[in-house]
Amino acid sequence: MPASRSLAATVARIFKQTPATDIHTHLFDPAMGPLLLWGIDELLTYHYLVAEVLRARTDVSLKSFWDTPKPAQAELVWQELFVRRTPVSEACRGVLTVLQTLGLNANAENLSGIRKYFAAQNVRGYVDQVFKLAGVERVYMTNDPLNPTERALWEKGFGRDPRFLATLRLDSALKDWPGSVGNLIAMGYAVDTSLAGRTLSEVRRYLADWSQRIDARYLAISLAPNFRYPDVTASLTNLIVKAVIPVARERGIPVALMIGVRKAVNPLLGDAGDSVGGADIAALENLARDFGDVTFLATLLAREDMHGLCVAARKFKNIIPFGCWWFLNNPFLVREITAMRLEMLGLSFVPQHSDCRVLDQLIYKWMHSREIIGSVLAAKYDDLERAGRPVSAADIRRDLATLFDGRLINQRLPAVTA
Ligand code: HDL
Ligand code: ZN
Repeated sequence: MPASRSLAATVARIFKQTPATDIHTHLFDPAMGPLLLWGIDELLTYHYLVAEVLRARTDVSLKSFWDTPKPAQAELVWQELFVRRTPVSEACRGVLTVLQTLGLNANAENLSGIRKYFAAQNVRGYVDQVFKLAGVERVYMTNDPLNPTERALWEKGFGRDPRFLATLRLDSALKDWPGSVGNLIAMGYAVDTSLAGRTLSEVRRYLADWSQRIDARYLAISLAPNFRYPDVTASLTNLIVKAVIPVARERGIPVALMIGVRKAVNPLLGDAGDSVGGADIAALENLARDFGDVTFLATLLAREDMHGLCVAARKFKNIIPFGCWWFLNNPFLVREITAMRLEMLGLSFVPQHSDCRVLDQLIYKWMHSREIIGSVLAAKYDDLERAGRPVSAADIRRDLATLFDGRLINQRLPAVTA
């Protein structure tokens, strides 16, 4: 049932004034140079739009698309998805929201005027402007020391922007074990393909060294649908249990598990080539039970797993569902998932993260999310008012801060007595 207009308006007003902490992005500190993507060419070549333009122009081969310089790729996307067709997809609408919010022409025949605007921006000032327009206070990066470009920046050192917090992403180091053994050895960690000997302690040293160096606020890994725990046969499960969790516990930081991605089902699409699969909710529950003093931030990729994740979080207070991840970050699913979580978990979850790869996307991902999440919350408040419990502006301010200031990343858990 939609909320009364005044309640909905009050929630929207207060939400607009509530700064958000964005707990998962692929953005980088502006001091990290070209790693931070921004501007119209990056916006239009976002991998979501690459997938969509190749569906619109089935005659364009993947090779010819990838061989095209990025500005020409962007122009093709603009012409095919925004001029010759109506840009109804969420990824298209997002670009329009960004342009409109920046005061640019979202109905332009070509990109020349828009390009002039971005050419006149400098990254530092633009970061301030985007954070302000998006109502975002800080973002968590996705950091990978096994990326040579990124590692060189950390080893050289740079002045940190406090709005860009680091997380240590473990996919390249652990997910395809023993595929990364050579890279870890090259970084000075005496690992070998089997997990016997010093390997596990050396992986722990890698995790501890780099968590310290970047001040990682959590350890994160994406997992395929076949992830199981317990599973003594799987190297990855053993690495998570015997290396990742001990280091997270030692450092008092959460472990973020992002489950249900099937990598490179269409490898020719690059970043756009991954697909979705289910998750074994029991694996998450078993981890939360066996490691009750560790916070597991959990986001799953399949719509049909959202309810099971809410049930698991009701069983274990150290499971914190977060965000409407990737293929779930569409209005009708954000609405459904947020209502489900409010009804089953109250305020003990993190409703959204942006997953931004391009700085400017913060504007649309948070504007669209505030619109939907705010309306779901207002409807819940309306239910309460009709049940005799008035909801004040102070209540709304408190609730939105609880949901969006990132406090659940640092929730305190009792030490587990042996
Ligand atoms: O693994 C992840 O963190 C995912 O978010 C991928 O980066 C994915 O390609 C993505 O950008 N989703 O929005
Ligand atoms: Zn991501």
